Amino acid sequence: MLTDRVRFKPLQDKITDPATAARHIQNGTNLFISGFTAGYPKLIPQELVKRAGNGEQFKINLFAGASTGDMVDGILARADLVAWRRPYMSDKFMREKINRGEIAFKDDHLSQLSAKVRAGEWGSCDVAVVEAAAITEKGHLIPTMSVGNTPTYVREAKKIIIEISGISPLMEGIHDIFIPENPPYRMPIPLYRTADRIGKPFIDMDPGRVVAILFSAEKDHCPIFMPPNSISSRIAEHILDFVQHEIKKDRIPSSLPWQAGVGDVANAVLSGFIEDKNFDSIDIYSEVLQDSVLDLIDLGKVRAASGSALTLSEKARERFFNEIYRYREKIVLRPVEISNSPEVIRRLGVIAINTAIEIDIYGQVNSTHVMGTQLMNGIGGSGDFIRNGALTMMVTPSTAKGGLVSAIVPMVSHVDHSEHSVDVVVTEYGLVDTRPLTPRQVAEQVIHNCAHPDFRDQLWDYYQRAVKLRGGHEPHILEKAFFMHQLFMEEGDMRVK
Ligand code: 0RQ
Repeated sequence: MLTDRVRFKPLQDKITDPATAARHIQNGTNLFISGFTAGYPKLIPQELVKRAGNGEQFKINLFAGASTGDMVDGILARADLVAWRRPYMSDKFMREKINRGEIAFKDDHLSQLSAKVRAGEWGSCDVAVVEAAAITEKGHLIPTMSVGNTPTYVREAKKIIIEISGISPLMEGIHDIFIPENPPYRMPIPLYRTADRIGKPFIDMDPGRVVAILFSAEKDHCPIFMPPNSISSRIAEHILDFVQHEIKKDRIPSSLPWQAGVGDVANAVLSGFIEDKNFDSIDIYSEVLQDSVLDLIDLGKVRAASGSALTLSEKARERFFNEIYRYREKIVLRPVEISNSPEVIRRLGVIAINTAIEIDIYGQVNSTHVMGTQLMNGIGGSGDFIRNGALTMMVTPSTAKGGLVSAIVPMVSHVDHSEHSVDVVVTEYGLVDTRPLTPRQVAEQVIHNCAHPDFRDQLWDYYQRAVKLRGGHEPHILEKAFFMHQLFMEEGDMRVK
């Protein structure tokens, strides 16, 4: 095990125990960790919680690639150890603390983070704690199930702690590590096809900065996605029919790669390809690759799948680990600044599908804040793809909270994506292609095609009054839009009670 995993001999004497390793982390440390839904460190967070349990008073600033698991965000939030957290997270306990103002949080587009860290915008990169499958003969790092921002964190950190995952296969040949130059005069990123490999299969690392190496047998705990249900399947059907129609009309080529955000609807869209005979060979240029990607590879329907992380259920992970030699031919994992690069997304012409909390009648989208105030998860990579895709879709079930709240609203209470970035709005009731429509036409069609029938009359009444009373290019009655939004939520709340 030791010689397989830590092949660079001079680093073998850095193997130690979590308590010794974690001493490098003190009050106020800026801690940069690997992890992007998967591939996060597991031992150091547990050790920090242990220290807090023994009465030590300290807080850290925690920077990851994106969301991690309960083993990082959950336990550190519960132990009250986090002063700052960036970027995207999806942990319930951390969310509550952020919303109470007890943890500082700032939401960033994921594609921009590494460059910001290299520019020193996030302060000094004190300690990087990264999960790895192995350290090569030359002292390079092989990551596990995600790349995220790890190449930059390892390059910038003053001290590096490595958690070698003994349960991960060696993972060699899956990753493609390329760090773009810093501006100004950055050269183009030379990625022209989804499958292109433009960098190295490992992360460059200065072994002199490695202060500790640990061995871990802990698993990733990835979110469990529901199999497609009637709502997510209907959304997927609308999308696949629409894209097929656009291809037939010669408005888009059939070879554009697909990105589907994380979650049940995304999984349903990709699962939709399984049955659909029209799509027999697709490219996926996304951020997170889920179980459905393995299913499609097994069916021979994927030419190439590129992402920054593999977020797999236990079962799918086992399948992947057992047959990594086969999946490696199709899957490539990249740093998030490449998987989400606006330059590359535009060049490839990605069809981007992301999920909203609410969408308004003119196509503005709220992906992050319930009632405009309560953070859900963060913008993640949705902005990277929605601002830059060739055909961009925002999807949502027409209602939330068991059908009590309309997800189509007069005016969103928080804007993450504007009408200028969103081409298509989709719910289980239908789809509106906003591209050839005026804002008024968009409003009329979104109300008729996408809103749930229970809420259509109210929305139509609002729109008609707005046209009559205020007119304009995008008619609104601001005070009423706000009131209606609240009414929708309160009616929902009352019905819940
Ligand atoms: O809250 O669990 O407390 O009930 O929001 O909603 O329906 O479980 O849906 O898991 O797909 O998440 C937008 C949050 C959707 C996610 C969002 C409440 C709802 C529930 C979750 P409860 P669901 P999902 C990057 C892709 C931004 C980042 C992104 C997200 C909770 O998709 O974080 O796109 N997106 N990353 O009850 C009140 C509404 C609501 C509402 C939902 N209208 N009003 N509450 N909720 N709608 C790109 C990649 O390539 C990966």
